[in-house]
Amino acid sequence: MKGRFMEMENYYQPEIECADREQIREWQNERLIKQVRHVYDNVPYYKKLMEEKGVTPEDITSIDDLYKLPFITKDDLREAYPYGLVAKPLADCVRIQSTSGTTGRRVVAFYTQHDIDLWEDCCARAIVAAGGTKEDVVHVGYGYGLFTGGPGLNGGSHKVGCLTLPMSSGNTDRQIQFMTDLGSTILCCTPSYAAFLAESIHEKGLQNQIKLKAGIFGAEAWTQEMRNDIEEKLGIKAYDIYGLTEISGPGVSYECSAQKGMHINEDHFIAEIIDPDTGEVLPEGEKGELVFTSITKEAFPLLRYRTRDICVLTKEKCSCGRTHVRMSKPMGRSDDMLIIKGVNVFPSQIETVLLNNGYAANYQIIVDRVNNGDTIEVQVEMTAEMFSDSLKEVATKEKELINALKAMLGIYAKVTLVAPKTIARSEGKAVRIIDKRKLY
Ligand code: DLL
Repeated sequence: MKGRFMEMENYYQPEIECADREQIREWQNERLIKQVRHVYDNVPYYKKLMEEKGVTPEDITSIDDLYKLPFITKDDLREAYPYGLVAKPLADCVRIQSTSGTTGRRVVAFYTQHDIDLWEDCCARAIVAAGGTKEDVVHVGYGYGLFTGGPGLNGGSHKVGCLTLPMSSGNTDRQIQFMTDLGSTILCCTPSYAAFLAESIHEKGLQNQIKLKAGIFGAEAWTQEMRNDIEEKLGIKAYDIYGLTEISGPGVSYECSAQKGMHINEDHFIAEIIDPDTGEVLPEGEKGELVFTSITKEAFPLLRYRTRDICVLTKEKCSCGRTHVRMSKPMGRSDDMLIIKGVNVFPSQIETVLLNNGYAANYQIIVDRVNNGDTIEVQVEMTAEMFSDSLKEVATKEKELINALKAMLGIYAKVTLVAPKTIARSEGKAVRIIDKRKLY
């Protein structure tokens, strides 16, 4: 631990983050064996799942045996709601957080003080990787409360020693006033809210009065095109951060200065990629569903949790020196993927087309079923510069977008251009898809 305290000045932990792969494997082996025993002995739900698969803790002797363990899914978490997966006495737990799900039972996650400490450590690493030091003013515009975004980044910011502004989301005028008055240097919020803040700052002509240098944006899918747009509008470097409540919250992985994928904190989480249909483990570099095993969590440890996020892992050396495996930007959740007339469509593909054609990320996708056939409509806001009263001009622009979307998706999507400021802005996770087929 000596190294860690020597480096505490900015909370960078090279002896962990840049450890050699053999060392990482050793940590994972040791922690996995301990964790499997912990859940087997303390969570009857897990014991039953393992018995059903004919696995005992003795069968797990290294990470090579991980595949023997059963998966756990969101359905299990709902079934075991609220206390069925807690592995510590409630007297030892100090916090509950919850997912933002709006349908079905919510998923609740539990934390001991030690769990909170490690989670905040992960968020501190993300802030440092984005260039944060104790000289920074960290503006936390993620929601506080049950959502993990606000509390996670808040705790990480404290650990780095930054001056922390717990703004939460919403009240955009106040956000901008504090940002300018207090000189926020690092903005943490969802990318869609960052885009909204950037738009509002420009409208007020305040771009020269903000001191932001970096943003740490996550909690929802966003494209490279959206990153370019936010970086340009705010004059910052925009870093991605990933996480999920079930596994702790933000900071499961984060981008470094190379901005080439997010380093997964492998001293706490083992990542696998599986074929979402067969459950088979895929080799490094192949695209599939991300699965996590939390090896240091005490209160709510999950083994082989299926995230539904689709991405690719790489262990290739990163120019930043960190050795932890990197995950690509999730290409959307497997349950976000739309199947239109039998064709797989990811909202991120649509966003890429819109931004490449000069539009901002203010859009909505409406899917319906008419005469037994799927239909898709993309409503897109025109920017103030392209706004026109001429129906002919609008029709030409719509046609251009229809062609560009057809080239990307391979199917026809109706395009409706709407006036600037008519699509509701998001202060948290943006809701871009309205799938009316689910209502029938
Ligand atoms: O969104 C935790 C978080 C807060 C992450 C703040 C980053 C920043 P949940 O509400 O449980 O937790 O949602 C988790 O959001 O399975 C992904 O589908 C999606 N997600 C999270 N980060 C990213 C990202 C928080 N960087 C779900 N890119 C995950 C794409 C993301 N999707």
